[in-house]
Amino acid sequence: MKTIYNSEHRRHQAEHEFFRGEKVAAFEKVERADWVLRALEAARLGEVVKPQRFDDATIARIHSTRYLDFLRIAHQEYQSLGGKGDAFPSVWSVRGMRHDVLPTNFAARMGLFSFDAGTPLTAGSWAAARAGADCALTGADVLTQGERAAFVLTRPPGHHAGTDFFGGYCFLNNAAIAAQRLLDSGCKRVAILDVDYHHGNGTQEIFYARNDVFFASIHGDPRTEYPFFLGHADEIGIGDGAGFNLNIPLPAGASVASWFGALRTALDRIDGYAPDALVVSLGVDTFEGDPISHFSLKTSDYPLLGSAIASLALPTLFVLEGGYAVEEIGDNVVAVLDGFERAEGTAK
Ligand code: Q9C
Ligand code: ZN
Repeated sequence: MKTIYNSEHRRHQAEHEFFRGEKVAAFEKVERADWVLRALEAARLGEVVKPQRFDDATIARIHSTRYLDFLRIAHQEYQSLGGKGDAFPSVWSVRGMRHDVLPTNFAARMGLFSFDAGTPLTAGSWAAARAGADCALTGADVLTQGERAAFVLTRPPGHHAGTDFFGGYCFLNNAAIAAQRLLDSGCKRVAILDVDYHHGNGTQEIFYARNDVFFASIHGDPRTEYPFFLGHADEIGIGDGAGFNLNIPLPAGASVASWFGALRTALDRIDGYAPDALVVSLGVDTFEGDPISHFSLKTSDYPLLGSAIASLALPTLFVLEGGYAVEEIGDNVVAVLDGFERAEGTAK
């Protein structure tokens, strides 16, 4: 299968993040993409192509105008105020405070448009995220042109970014943007399967009241795991979207067998939805060696994820999300994609 990749991701290079009062090296780093690219090439998985350039139309159907307007110029504005290095939010609009009035103050807008202080906004974050969205849009078009599958190799990741907020290392929701592009290109229904360790709160929020996208996520229980405030099993959608959201939280430390049991449940629900295409938010932070996550999949387990996804027999777009065991991320991603390709021929 084709991989869509652009080296612009390098422009998002965080200096550090905070952990228990200390500045630590950022987990979401440039080398992640390098390791994936190397593993793809070693496995001869297929051509690596550059994205097409797109205007902001599809992105603006997913993210609010005021959020995009902010992100585009945020770091420049921070610098012009004398801000040094990466920008972090420090104040948030919580329950009982207003979200409708756009503050003039920069720190206030940083807080309005974010939900954590763990996502460094760098000088190149917008350029990198925007190039990533082009990769996602190109990937969607590769499916529309008739390919069975494609892989969108992007960073920063996307699934924690919502209509008008960044967080969880994410700025633009690549999987959501790709799903919207597929719908705008003729799909009636699109399913998103999120297998990242963390709940895809941004994707859920974006599609929560819609029935043209079914969202299914398997993740660490938000009672103990990031992003903490969303991802419970009783979140099933609202209004037109009621019944079109599926969360399968598993306790930190859950076994590989229970993870694949959850996958079966998610795939059966997706099959019942009868989508025209599938977008996979492919995080491999479910890996046993991941430094910030607590599931225990081994590299040798990932082909089974790929083949199980292939059994749906759908046009499938894989979009990279998390995975922080840097030296293993490439092998783990390739194992999923390779498992998918090998199973393709034998799919139902
Ligand atoms: N000290 C994704 O996997 N907090 N995002 C980690 C570690 C944020 C993960 C804290 C984790 C976000 C796309
Ligand atoms: Zn994750």
